[in-house]
Amino acid sequence: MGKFWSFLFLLVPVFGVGLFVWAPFNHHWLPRDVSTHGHQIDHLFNFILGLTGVVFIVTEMLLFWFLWRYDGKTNKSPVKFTHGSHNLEIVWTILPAATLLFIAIYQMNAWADVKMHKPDMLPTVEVTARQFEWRLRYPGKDGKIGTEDDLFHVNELHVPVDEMTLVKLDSADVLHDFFLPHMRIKQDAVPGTSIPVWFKPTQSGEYDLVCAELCGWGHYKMKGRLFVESRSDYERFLAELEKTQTATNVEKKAEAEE
Ligand SMILES: [Cu+2]
Repeated sequence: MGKFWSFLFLLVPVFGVGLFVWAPFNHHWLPRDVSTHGHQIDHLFNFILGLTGVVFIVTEMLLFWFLWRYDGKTNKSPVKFTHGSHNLEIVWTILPAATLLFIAIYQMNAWADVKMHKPDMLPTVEVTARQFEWRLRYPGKDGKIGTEDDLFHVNELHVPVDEMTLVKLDSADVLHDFFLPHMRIKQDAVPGTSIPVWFKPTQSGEYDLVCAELCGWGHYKMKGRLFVESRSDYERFLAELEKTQTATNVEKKAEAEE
């Protein structure tokens, strides 16, 4: 029976590793990367996956070997108690610590590019997360957010392709998480503070914008769309937004005067 269990447990690493090898070839893997910095994130992801993968395979093989070798049926003599090994403990404490330190240093450039080297520009759009939608505010003709001519929109974030987008990220209520999987962007939105987020999309298209923080009962429906479009389409979108907004303002004014 012991041999049976050994083989059964061996299936875990075999299928586990098999799945990880099969998935990328069949596109069941990371979403397409369409940002300039995405490859750095993907590289880090794959690097850490490879590293932990090796450790996983080694420990699973050891587990299998112990199950196989020390099967109760074939080892009749009672096991001897061992007090453990100080040397081994020192090795398996220092090794992971050194590995973590190495990863911390290795990823510094990626972190700096994505989170520290903020582009020198005015925000393209202000994104305010609230239960359960994304409130968007674009600057009007003056290029500044927070003035009379600001343009408002909900859930459909439009940005120009091949241009740096700087988002001013806020939250109106609880913790949310601004997640653009295709841009490899994930940033918490924290109430009471504005956080800059930047990315440069390289391909036009329609992509996901979702909340990656469990923010309440309606978290599941807090999804928007990201439209990456040419400069002219982007300007057309803003012009259209301005037109409808002015029309509603005029209507409201007329109603108020009546
Ligand atoms: Cu949320």
